[in-house]
Amino acid sequence: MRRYLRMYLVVGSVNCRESPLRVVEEALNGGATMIQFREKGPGALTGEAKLALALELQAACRRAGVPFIVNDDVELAARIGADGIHVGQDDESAGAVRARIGNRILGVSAHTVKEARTALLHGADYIGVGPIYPTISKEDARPVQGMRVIEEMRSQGIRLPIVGIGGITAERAGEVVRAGADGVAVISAVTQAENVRTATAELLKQVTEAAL
Ligand code: FQP
Ligand code: MG
Repeated sequence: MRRYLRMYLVVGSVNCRESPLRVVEEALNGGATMIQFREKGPGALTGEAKLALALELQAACRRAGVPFIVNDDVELAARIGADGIHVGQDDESAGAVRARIGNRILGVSAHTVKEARTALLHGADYIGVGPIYPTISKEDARPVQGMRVIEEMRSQGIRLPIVGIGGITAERAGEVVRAGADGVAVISAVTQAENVRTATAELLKQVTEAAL
């Protein structure tokens, strides 16, 4: 699990300046280790169009041998046979999702040590912790936590794989890993980059070097 979290791209059509398929393919070329389909926000696709895009991105991930995770939408994940699902504290309960998806990957958002412990009990494979820095990609984001929560989780004995999320750039990726994360999840640092492939590769490099 941990190596899939190194450079985890979270992406939906709303985040992309060019076609989401191109963005995902270029990120995979740059070494993205896992992809989350998060089709959310103003103008997000729904219904058949959302399904069609999910299938397109899933196929690209399959070609690259990289796990494809669906955010929030358990129905969609089940329908397409996604490799996993990510749920937050306001989504379908992690325990219920685990019961539905068998041994597929279950990611859960956690903001406190208590939420991390509960996620573990519910069978989470990893937790997403953030926002580490201010984010432009999520309107209902919680207050910025910085890296303190990750450090606290580790010092309190949380050994679950952790991915940091929220406003992370290549310059900031190393310190997130040194705080105890296994990797970084990003949206805009990759989707809004001038060059998606090299931006992804640079993030991966910073994480890998910090993990040594
Ligand atoms: N961490 C991660 C990742 N992915 C996410 N989507 C979230 C956290 C946030 O439900 P949630 O999950 O709080 O909000 P939303 O559904 O709007 O994304 F695993 F990638 F680190
Ligand atoms: Mg959610």
